[in-house]
Amino acid sequence: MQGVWFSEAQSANLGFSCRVKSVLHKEKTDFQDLLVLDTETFDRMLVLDGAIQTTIVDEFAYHEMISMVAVNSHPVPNRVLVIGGGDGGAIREIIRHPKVNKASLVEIDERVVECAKKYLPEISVALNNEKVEVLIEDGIKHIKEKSNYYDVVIVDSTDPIGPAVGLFNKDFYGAIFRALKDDGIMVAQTESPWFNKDLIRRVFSDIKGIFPIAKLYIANVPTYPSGMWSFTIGSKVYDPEKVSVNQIPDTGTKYYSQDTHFAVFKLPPFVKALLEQEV
Ligand code: AG3
Repeated sequence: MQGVWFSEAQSANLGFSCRVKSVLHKEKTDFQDLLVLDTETFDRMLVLDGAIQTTIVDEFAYHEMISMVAVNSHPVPNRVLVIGGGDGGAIREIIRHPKVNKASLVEIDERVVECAKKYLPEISVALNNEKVEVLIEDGIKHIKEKSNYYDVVIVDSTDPIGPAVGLFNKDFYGAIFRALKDDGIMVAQTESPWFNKDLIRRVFSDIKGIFPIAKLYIANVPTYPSGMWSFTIGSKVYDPEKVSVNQIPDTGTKYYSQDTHFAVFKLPPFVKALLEQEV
C-alpha cells in the first residue's frame, strides 16, 4: 500500500485502514490520546485512543441518528442534554429542532471541544450558539446532581473502555432516569450488533429494567466497526414507534427523515434475537 495509512485496530484480529493526507494534530490529553487526521476518503477525522470517532464525510449519519429519533419522540423537547459528544455534532442537530430551547453538553475532556472547534468547524459549529451550554465536567457526576430536569438525554460516548466505561452501566442509566422529567426519554450509542453482542444484550436488559419502554434501532456508519451501529432508547411515556409524523419537522437532515424514523426500528432477525435473550 502506497503512502501513509492510519489503521484502527478494531479488535485483536481486525483492522480498518485509510490513506492519510496529513496529521493535523496529535496530543495526549488528561484523559486520552487525541488525533486529528486529514484522510483521502473521509476528509478530516477525529480519533480518540486509536478509535475513529467521527469524520467529515459520514458524521451526519451518526449525529442525526443519535439525536433526532429521541428528540422527535418527545412532543416538547425543551431541555436536552448530551453527555460526551464534545465534537458538537449531536448538539448541532438538536438545536435545529424548533422546540428545543436549550441544549447542554457535558464533556469530560476540554481538549476534544477545543480541537473540534479548530479542526472540525462543520461539526462543532453550534458550540458557540446561544441555545447551547458547554460544561466541562464528568457526565456521571452531572447526571447524579439533577432530578426531574431534562426532557431528553443523549449519551454520545466513546467505546466502553477507558474513560467511558461508567457510561455503560446500570447505575448510570438509573441516574439518567431520575434526571429526566416524568415523560423523559434517553438514548445511548450501543456499538455494533456484529461485534458487541454481549454489550447490546446487557445494556438493553438494563434499560428495559429501568424504563417502561426500551427500543433498539440501527443505522449505517461506514467508519465504525462493521458499519452497522446500534442505539438504545429508554422512554418513560412516549413510544418512538408511535409518534405522529406531523410531530417530525424537516430540519434538513440527510439520513434521518419521517421515513427513517420508523424504518430503523425494523430489525434484522439476528439483531432482534439479541433483545429476546435473557442476560
Ligand atoms: N461516539 C461513538 C464512537 C464509537 C466508535 N468506535 C470505534 N471506532 N471503535 C462518537 C462520538 C461522535 N460525536
